[in-house]
Amino acid sequence: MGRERRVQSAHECTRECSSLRSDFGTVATKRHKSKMLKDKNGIIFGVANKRSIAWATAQALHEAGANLAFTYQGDRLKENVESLTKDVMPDSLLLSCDVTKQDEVDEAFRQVGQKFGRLDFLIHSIAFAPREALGGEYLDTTREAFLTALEISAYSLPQLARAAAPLMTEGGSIVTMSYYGAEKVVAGYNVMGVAKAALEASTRYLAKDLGPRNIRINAISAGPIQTLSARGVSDFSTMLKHHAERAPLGRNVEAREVGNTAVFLCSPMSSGITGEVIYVDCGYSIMGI
Ligand code: 0WD
Repeated sequence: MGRERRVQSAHECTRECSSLRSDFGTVATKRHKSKMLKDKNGIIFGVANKRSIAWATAQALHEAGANLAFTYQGDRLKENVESLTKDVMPDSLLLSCDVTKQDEVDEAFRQVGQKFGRLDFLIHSIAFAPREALGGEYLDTTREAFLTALEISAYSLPQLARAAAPLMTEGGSIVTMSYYGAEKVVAGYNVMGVAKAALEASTRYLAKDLGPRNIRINAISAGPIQTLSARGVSDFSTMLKHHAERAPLGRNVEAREVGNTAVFLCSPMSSGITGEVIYVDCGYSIMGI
């Protein structure tokens, strides 16, 4: 009870900006009233379907007033991105971009430069590892699986940052998505954990290189979320259950909450933050035994 009363007063005083946790129990996705990213231009990598973390992030960025471009990996996902954006973000630039094809990356940024002139932020929400490498023993990881996972899930960050930086003429913000498996062993996550460790280290080294250009780069380490990619991780449902039981907030994180943290990291509100890994996992990562 007492807690509820305190929540109500907090809610009243911030009516303008949506607090997602109306009763700290359920997520209420009230529209962002504050357009803190008005006239800001951004590109989003990693929308596969409506469950994608990148899509929840795009919705939050759009509500904060940003102009968005989307990339999709091949025709397989083109329809998904088209159907997701056609009503709510009809003017969005949609670009085919498989990060393993450098010419597609170059063409995507050429078109973004043409459309926007200036880029203010980039969302890197892509990862891939062959399904057979996401289970069993990491010891058995093949050279091919290792190289594929590191190329798509880690190398693509400096690759895209290098392409974006020249367009970030007024500084900018780059946000990538990581997971706790980068820091601690998560059974079955295997080579993706190693790729995420490389991604987080890349975030720090890139922060040093990009800082003088006033370009910030940070990683969001999200708790487990049921998405297309997550299906590839063996025993994912156990991971979800374990997280919800042990996390201080007693639940799993929502993709929209990751999206809101990305809005913060793309906005001037986070102007002093770069090279960081920010956990959005309902507190799971602070727990010991
Ligand atoms: O529990 C989760 N879902 C978590 C995901 C917890 C913590 C972090 N993450 C990370 C993922 O590792 C990834 O970096 O968030 C990011 C987004 O993952 P997601 O939203 O879970 O997954 P999904 O919706 O599947 O988006 C990943 C997309 C791919 O979808 P596919 O069809 O492969 O499942 O990454 C894209 C692709 O659209 N992608 C590529 N894009 C360009 N070029 C490529 C590529 N070569 N490969 C994959």
